[in-house]
Amino acid sequence: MSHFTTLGEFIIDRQKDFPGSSGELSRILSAIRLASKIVNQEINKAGVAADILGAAGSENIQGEQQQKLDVYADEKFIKAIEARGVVCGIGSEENDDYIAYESEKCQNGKYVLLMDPLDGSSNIDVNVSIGTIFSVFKRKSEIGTKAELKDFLQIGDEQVAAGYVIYGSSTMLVFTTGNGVHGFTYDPGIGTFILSHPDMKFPDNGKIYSVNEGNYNNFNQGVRRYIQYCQEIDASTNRPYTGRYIGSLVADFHRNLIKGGIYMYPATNAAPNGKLRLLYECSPLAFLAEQAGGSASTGNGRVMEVEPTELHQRVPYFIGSKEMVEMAETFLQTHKESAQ
Ligand code: P6P
Repeated sequence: MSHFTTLGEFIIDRQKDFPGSSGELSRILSAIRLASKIVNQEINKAGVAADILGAAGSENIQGEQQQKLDVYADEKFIKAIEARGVVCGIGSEENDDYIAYESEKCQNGKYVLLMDPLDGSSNIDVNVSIGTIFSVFKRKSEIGTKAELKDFLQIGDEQVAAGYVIYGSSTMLVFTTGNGVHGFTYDPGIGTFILSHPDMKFPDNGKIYSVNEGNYNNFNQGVRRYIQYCQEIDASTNRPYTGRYIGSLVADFHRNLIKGGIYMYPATNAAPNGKLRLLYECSPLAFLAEQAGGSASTGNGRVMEVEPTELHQRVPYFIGSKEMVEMAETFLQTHKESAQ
């Protein structure tokens, strides 16, 4: 058997890449690895025996129907991260407020974590790929105290790590600590993640655009013109592009990262800031995108420069191949000026 690199070996080999960490960041990643294996197992048996399908009968702060697996995944990640004692608090899509761990061990932690424990969970019952998204910051509050809101409200450029787990035809963990983007595929036979996609790069351009075109009439003129641009016939620029929209951000992002493409969740009349959440969806994937040579924009600038004001705030979102995001921004700016 040819030698392969496990996630654990990779973390040890790359320990020097983790800024100012004496092993804590590695322990956060290994906690995410453990929790993702537990969640993966439950997702894969989310069928007859598990009684884990369907709605949990509760809503999250977004007013979204929580699925049983949403709540299950949230609990597993919170417990796995707490057990490592290097994170003092967690902000999660599934919890109205952030969680400040009570134990002394955790309050001595140098980091905070933000996560969407199971993004796209409305797809669980129809067997479509879903994902976990996470973001890690160094805390701003004093070590040895409880986590504070300011620990979580940090701009994307301050992230020390970010990544996602995609529970698809295979389960993958893709992350960055600011030194490139690396993908690991889970091998259930040996129960470990194997380095399968070292140094992932966004193709500079692509032929795939991902957007919910059901919202077309609610988009502003600039977004509508860009979608028309994607659909025009022009062989010299590989158009028309292909429309691919799974309804699961991690799945659309992952496919576009490998093949090239742009994912958009623009503002609509009903949702003037779009739908996606800055801190635990847009910002971590923006970190990955830029580390992979791609771009992530709100339409008015880099996602990684948005100053957060609240835990669950939303931003309009354009992310993917650099040249495609730039073209979308051009249409948005041109039509914004003409609308003024
Ligand atoms: P819509 C899932 O709820 C999610 O947050 C993303 O994973 C997905 O891309 C988007 O929302 C789908 O939203 O409004 O197109 O159904």
